[in-house]
Formats: sequence, C-alpha cells, structure tokens
Amino acid sequence: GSSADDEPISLELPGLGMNRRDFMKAGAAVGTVSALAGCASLTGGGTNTQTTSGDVPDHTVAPGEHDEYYGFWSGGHAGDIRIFGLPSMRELTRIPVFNREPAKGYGFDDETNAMLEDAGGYTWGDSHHPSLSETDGKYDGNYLFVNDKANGRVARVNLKYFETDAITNVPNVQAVHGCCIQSPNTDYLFANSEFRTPLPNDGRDVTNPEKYVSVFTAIDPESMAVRWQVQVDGNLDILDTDKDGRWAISSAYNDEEGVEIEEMTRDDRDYVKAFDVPAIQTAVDNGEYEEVNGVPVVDGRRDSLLNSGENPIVRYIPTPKSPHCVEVEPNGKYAMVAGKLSPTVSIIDIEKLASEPDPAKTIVGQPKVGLGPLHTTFDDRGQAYTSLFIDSQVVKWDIETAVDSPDNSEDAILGKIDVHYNPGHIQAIQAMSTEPIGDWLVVLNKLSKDRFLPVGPIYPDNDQLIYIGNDKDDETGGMELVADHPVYPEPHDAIFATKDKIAPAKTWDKADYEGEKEYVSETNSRVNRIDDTTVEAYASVKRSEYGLRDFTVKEGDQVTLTVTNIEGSQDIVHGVAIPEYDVNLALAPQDTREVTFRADKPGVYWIYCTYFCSALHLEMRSRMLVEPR
Ligand code: CUK
Ligand code: CUA
Repeated sequence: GSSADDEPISLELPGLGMNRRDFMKAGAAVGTVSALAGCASLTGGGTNTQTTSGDVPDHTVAPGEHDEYYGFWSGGHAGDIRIFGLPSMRELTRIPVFNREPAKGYGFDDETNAMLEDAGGYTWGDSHHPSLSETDGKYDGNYLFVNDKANGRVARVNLKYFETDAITNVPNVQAVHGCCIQSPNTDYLFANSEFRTPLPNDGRDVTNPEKYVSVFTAIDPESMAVRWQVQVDGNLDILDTDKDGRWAISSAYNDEEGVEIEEMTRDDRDYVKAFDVPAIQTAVDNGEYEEVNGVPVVDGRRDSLLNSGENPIVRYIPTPKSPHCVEVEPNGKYAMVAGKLSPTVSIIDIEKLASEPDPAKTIVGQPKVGLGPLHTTFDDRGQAYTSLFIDSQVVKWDIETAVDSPDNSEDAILGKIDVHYNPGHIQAIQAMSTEPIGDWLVVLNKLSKDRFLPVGPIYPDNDQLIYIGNDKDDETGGMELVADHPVYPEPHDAIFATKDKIAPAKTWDKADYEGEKEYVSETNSRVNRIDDTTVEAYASVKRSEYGLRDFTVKEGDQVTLTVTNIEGSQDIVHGVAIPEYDVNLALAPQDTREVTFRADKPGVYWIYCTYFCSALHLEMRSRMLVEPR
C-alpha cells in the first residue's frame, strides 16, 4: 500500500549529535540508536507467515471452562494491573493501583482515597514491573508488588481480594523503575530510582549534576516501610535477584553521569550493579550510613569506603553501553543482561560475584542474538527467549551453549520468529520463579500497526501468544505464533502463575476489617447526629434495598456514610451512587465501605445501585434529603 509505514524514515535521531563511529564505539550495530528512536522504518510491512501446526494445543478455552494460568499485566501509564487468563488471553479484570477507578469504587471510599492521598495525592502512576511474592522460590499467591515510574512509588496488591492495600512513596528517589521481590522468600521488596537527583532533592545542587545520584531501595514487604537505600554511580534501571537471598542485580546506564543524551552515550561501557544484600545489611547495622529524610543511605559509589575494600557492597560489572534489562534464569545460576544498543546478551555467572575478584570475569558468555535485545525469559529446558526490539523478532537460544561459545558467537541461536511489531517485555509461564513451565510465552509488542481494525491515531499494543512447547530444528526453533491480542495502552511487563497458586476470596471476610469499620446489619441501619454539623449514617445493602429508605441531613453537614453489603452469595455486588455528590461506592459481598462528604447542596438526591443485581435493580433506591439551613 502507500501508507506512511512504507515510506522510509530517516535513520538519524533528532537532536543526537552522534556520528556512526560513535555508535560503533558504543558497541552497537550501525544506526542502532537512531533505529531505536525511529523504529517504524525497520519493522517492514511484514505479515505473519508462520502458521500453527497440528501439534500446538488449542489456546482457546471453551465456554464455562477455565484457563490454566493467571497473567498479571502492568498497565503502564494507565497505572493499573490487568488480569488475563492464559492461554485464552481473555482479560478477566483490572486492579486499579495508582489510578482512581470508578468501576471498582477505588479511590472513592475514605480508605482508598486516604491511601492515594497519603502516597502523594497524584492522579496517576506508571506501572511497569509486577512481581509476585514467593516462598522457597515459588509463587505463594499472597501479594503482587508493582512500581510507579512516574512518581517514585511502589504498591502492594493483596491477592486475597485482588485489591491494592498499600502504596509507599519512596523518599530520595525519582522514577522508580526496576522493582522486584527478593527471592526466594520475599524478605525485601527492592526498587531502583532511575533518574539521578540531588540527595535530598530539596533545591540544593540543582545546577551541579555531578552531585546527582540514583539509589537502590530496600522495603519491608509486610509493613511497606523503607528500610535502607544505597547510592551508586550512574542511572539504575531494571533489576532482578538471585534465588538465594544474596544478590540484587541491576542494569544501569549513563556511567558518564551526563544530563544530555550526547553526554550519556559518550563512553563505550556501562556497569551493571550487583548489590550484596547481607553486606549492605551489616553496614546499616554498623551505622555506616548517612540518614537522609529518615532513611539510612549507604554509600555504594565505586570509590566509596565500603566499596574499596576486599568485599565491596556493590560490584560494578562492565557491560556494553546502555543495556536494558536483567533477568535471572530459573536455576539462579545466571543473570542475563540484554544489550539494547549491543546485539548481545551478557551472561553473568552469579556464583562468581562472590568469588571472582575481577568483576569483568563474572561475564561468562555474550551470545550475539540480534538487533535491539531488551528482555529475556526462560523455559524449563535450559533455553532462553530474548525480545529483539529493532529486528521485531523473538530469538530462542541455548544457555549452556552460549556460555561455552566464544563471545559474540551465534552458536547458541536455536531459531527466530517474527513478531508484530517491536517487542519490549517477553514472559513465559512462571519464568521468574524456580518453577518454569515452558509451554506458552507472551511477547508484549509496542506497536500493532496493521494488525487490527483501525481505531484512530492512538493504537492498541499487540500482545502475541507464542507456543514454545515443541523444540524443533527449524527456522523458529519450534516457536509458533498462535494469536494476536490488542491491549489498551500501555503494558510493559507481565508475570504468570499456574491457577493453583492463586486463591482469591469469593466474598469478604469481615474479620479482615473488624475494629476499623462497622459491619452494618439490617437491623442496625441508622442515622446518628454527632453535633450541629456532623452526621453519621449507617446502612446495610442487599437485593433490592438499602437499610435506610431515606435519611435527612442539613445543608453544610459533614456526612459519613457507612455501608455494608450483607449478601453472602458470590458475585452479588452492590453500588452506592449519589448524583451530583461524586459519591460512588462498590461493595462486594460482606464488604463495608465508608465515604465522607459535605452536604452542601440542598435538595433531594436519589441514591442508586450501580451494579445490575436483580430484576428490581432499577427500583433499588434510597433518598438523601438535604434540608436548607
Ligand atoms: S521497561 Cu518497558 S519495555 Cu519499564 Cu521493563 Cu523494558
Ligand atoms: Cu444492587 Cu443493583
């Protein structure tokens, strides 16, 4: 056709005054940097030529049947988590995290509103990296954690209720990007601040970029309190941990500590940071830190006292320029650092982090995988799958062969498959735990271009399902593209667990809020006037009535409405909507919510239920009568 896609796009990166020799020097293929910016030119107009063969299991799930796996997607700057069933890829629900969300009443009741306000009061977040809690290296189904890149926060989702129950606004950071729990027992939640800022960022040193720092943060996953931080050289990026509770390994860029792109890409090396968690803990216990905004900050810069001895607290491992991600394979033996600007993956031997005095020698393999490697995932057979952003492909490779082959060799490559288009994260079932399954893989493509009906100039992403259960000696190594799935902008990452690992409640357990909120029974629905301007109203709700048929307040009263859904049956949800008062509660069975507002508009306000709950749903009504003063 003659669409804009087919027209050549300049390979120059606007504003980047680098010449081609600089790219080469940076260990990148010619034009790689500009291709990352103007990638549309390199994806081709390719159509899907791979078809599925007979030995791929049916990914569709029959009516009434369940999926095998839970998938937890980050929503990117939508700020939420989305739950998909795999392999059908049906979206099951969304969990609002950093975003207020009316369908679930999140941010509308007093408790969730206060949580969002206490966490900074921002109206949005940018969730990238979901991480499931583990016990003994296996997903335990208790919690999911996720970062907010935009506002430097981390949040916890309680998987009993599939609801966000804590958000921590991390001090001393800007742009929390890398975020993951510490394997194997979730002793810490770790978070990387990507952007370098003065420490503290209170107006000092704004014009002294050499004083900006990036910090690694350890958070207690139960209290969600920040325990300690480590400041380092360069910009921290994405991270993963080993499987033994010792090392947290972060990708990093801008070792030059520049503030403009030319400065950030001047040298030919960057340094992955491997944090020795027990050693940092010891330094904190010994008081070897500076307290900043109430947090002990340990100095992990390359030339610091704690790093200059024989047992540095942070190891600086040289890699090609500007790597993207770190992923540790399920055995915990190797950490894979995808090269991004370099067409390689650097393989770090985790055991060598403690024993090898020369950090460069902890890299035991560097297979050449293709252009723009961003993320790597794993099956249960010692094979890795890396997304190639520029090549718009997934490459399958053999880990031990890559370790045994000379650097930059292609010996380990088992096959490549085209994806559509420009993949970011890639994830196989349970690949982040010690129990990978090795059947399905999802590749999260940043562009969908021609794959779906056009929906205006902001396109959906395209998450593609690939079957990896058949190892074959063919062009793709047996990988088969099975399905395209449009997704609302803009998931970055996903994590998948077998369905037996996740056990959500069907109704609320009122013991979980006893002492904090009153369970309002039908007979205890009432209105209490506390003083001249304060009213508390308590109402039960069931099909098809509220415990209060009406209640009267005076203009200007502060009203706190407490409502309990007294239903015992699963899936019978009721709502409390008050027109013109911006009140919107959603109540699962046995749940109680409170909302406080000022009744500043006299008149009659019909309270109605937002969830269609019975044949008399429309008649299910109450009235708030606001009398003029
Ligand atoms: S980052 Cu987005 S594609 Cu935030 Cu995990 Cu790599
Ligand atoms: Cu309750 Cu509709």
